[in-house]
Amino acid sequence: MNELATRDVDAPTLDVAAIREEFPILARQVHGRPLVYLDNAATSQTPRRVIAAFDDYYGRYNANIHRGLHTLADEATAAFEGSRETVRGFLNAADSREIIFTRGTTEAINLVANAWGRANLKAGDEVLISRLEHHSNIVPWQLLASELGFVIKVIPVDERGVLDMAAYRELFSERTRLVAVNHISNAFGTVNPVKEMAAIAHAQGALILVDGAQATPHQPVDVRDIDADFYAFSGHKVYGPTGVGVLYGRAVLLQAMPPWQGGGEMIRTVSFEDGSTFAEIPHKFEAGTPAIAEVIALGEALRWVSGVGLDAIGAWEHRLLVHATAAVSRIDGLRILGTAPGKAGVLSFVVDGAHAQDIGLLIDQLGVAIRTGHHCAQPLLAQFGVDATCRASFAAYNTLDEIDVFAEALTRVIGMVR
Ligand code: C6P
Repeated sequence: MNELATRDVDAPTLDVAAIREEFPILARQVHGRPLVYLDNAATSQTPRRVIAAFDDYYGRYNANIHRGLHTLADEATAAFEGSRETVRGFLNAADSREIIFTRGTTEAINLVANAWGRANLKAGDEVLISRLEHHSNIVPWQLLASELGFVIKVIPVDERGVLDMAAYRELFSERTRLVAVNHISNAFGTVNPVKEMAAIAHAQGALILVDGAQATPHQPVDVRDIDADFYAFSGHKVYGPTGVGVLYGRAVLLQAMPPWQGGGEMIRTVSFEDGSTFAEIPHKFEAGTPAIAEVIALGEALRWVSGVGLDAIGAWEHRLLVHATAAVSRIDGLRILGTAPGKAGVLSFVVDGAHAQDIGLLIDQLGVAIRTGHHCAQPLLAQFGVDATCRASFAAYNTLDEIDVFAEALTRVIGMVR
């Protein structure tokens, strides 16, 4: 608690009531009670102007991009490429050609594994990943390692869910080629020192891929300040739509990488006699018709979140976390997993004598949405001797009153299952 309370909360405050007005879904009832949505790390809700972007696109200028010469195609292309520029600004990337649209974080990481990894990793090389990783930053590397024979080494975490930085330094060898680590852990909320990790990786001649799925909704991200080589995130966790995400890659790296998926859009020429040549970045990595409306709506979401201010959002979520931590700590037999200093708005816990799944199902009956399960972080949970936790995760529109409703509902539900 004390460590939690030390985080800077001087950032400007949010007008949460006004923010809530922008999210139509927050007005709905679940099982006859007002929805209390605390599953934001799984997916965040969507403000009206992001929903409106779909209506506008399909109602006014639905057309395929980059190929047509007609007005609708021009408008759609301009909006799509406008989103790329918005993402560039959002991440403070140097060049919009460094922004590749994917289906999400998972596809972005698979792109790096399959395009960069296949071209640059070989038997005996080493890739460092952390025990805090989501499966989407583990399994692509395992799949590739089983084919290419490189070695995956795991950065350990301590009992708070904090990466062991001394062990991290020790893991490097002259065969280390890549560090793949999340910026914020989805299961525990740990904020990893990715800037420091990047500096260490670079000093050792390795690259760093940062999974930013849980960071982009909660704090400003500057890929140049971090000095990330690759940075991935998903639209649906940052008030945007599903089906779209981003891979940022340093231009020189992307230019040197072979394409991953082949098809339309990513080629320059195709010939049966001479084979194919490929488009410049970013198009080389965007085969086929992309999720046009989703990309445009993502741009709208990022403009929305930047307008509200990520410093203010992070500070507000911290208040919610402190309040929630105090409230649930009063519950007998409840153990919080993930107690890293300065952690983000994620509260993971287990309760003696009550299975997480039962808690999740029953608390839903009281209108409260939390996530229960392994959170796609099985290696992390295994270290803590559990196969599931309950997880409440916060967003800009959550209120202190909602936290109180959650804590009361939780107390009631635990009384029922014990
Ligand atoms: N975490 C959660 O409830 P996709 O599915 O590609 O949009 O994001 C995958 C992903 C990658 N990295 C991190 C750190 C994540 O948190 C997630 C998604 C959700 O925690 C679903 S398991």
